[in-house]
Amino acid sequence: MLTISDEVQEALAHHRPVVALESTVIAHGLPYPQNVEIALAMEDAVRQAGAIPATIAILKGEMTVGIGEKGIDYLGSRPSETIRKCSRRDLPIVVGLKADGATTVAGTMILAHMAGINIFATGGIGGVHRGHPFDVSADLIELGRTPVTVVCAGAKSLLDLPLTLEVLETQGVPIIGYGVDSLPAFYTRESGLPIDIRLDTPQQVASVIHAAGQIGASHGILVTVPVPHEHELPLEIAENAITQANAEAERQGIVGKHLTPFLLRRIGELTDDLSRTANRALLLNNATIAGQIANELTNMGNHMKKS
Ligand code: PSU
Ligand code: MN
Repeated sequence: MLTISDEVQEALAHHRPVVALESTVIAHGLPYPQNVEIALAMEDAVRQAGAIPATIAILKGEMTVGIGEKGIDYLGSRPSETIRKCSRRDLPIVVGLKADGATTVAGTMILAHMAGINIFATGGIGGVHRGHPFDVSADLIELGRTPVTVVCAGAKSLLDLPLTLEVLETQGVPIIGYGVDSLPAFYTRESGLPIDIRLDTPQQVASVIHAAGQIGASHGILVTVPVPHEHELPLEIAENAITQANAEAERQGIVGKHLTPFLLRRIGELTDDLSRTANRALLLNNATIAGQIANELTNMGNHMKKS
């Protein structure tokens, strides 16, 4: 049922490193044309790190792994209302109706796993919304049930980060801080909230992922990477924008799957260039680090096979 690009198929067949990339961030997370530019730059960053990028989406009902430049341009430039934001529950709807869908972290994990890709890079994952403890992103549940490693910059502090960590703990998801001692909060490098372990090299992270495979773990792993120093947003600017955006959403009655895209758009507008450059920097950084980890992982796998 999957359409896998020739390049990705070839890489997987030869056990070369492949990194999956999501598409909700393209269709619903960033404005055109920056979304297309950043998505292509992420693919480039994965290549520079020695791995093959596989951006994932559903195009006219076809679940596609490796949508390429054409697919990225298509998803990025069309009005976002015409592209369904696809989490787990949306997949049968877009496939059955032959519609277009951009995959969230959860949706991308499912399709990456189906294709045999075990690592994926993005910006921020979904979480538990502030003031709405029952609005729990399906991303957290997916991390508990699909064995894919997600490399991200943590989650935006527009979410309730302490509750988000509680759900991840319940779901059995290890949280690695990459070169950091507390959970990164997207625009800010540290939230002060606890992680499970700090690791400083791609080799160390690969060892943990490799061990999860050996153990037969059925859950995912979260690798949280802080935004590069020079692009960190001052805490006050980020917090003010988040508070205002949350209040506007509350007033306008925005709920469910529309809440995250609304908040992302408003925070982008309120913080202007600062958040945009931070967003771009952390997305590219995460793509690079995921590529490095993927490389280490295939070295381990290939080494094991030889011995
Ligand atoms: N957070 C971000 N940027 C994003 C998203 C979240 O900082 O683009 C997107 C991701 O695709 C994530 C989804 O999987 O939003 C979560 O949406 P929800 O809260 O409806 O599960
Ligand atoms: Mn949500």
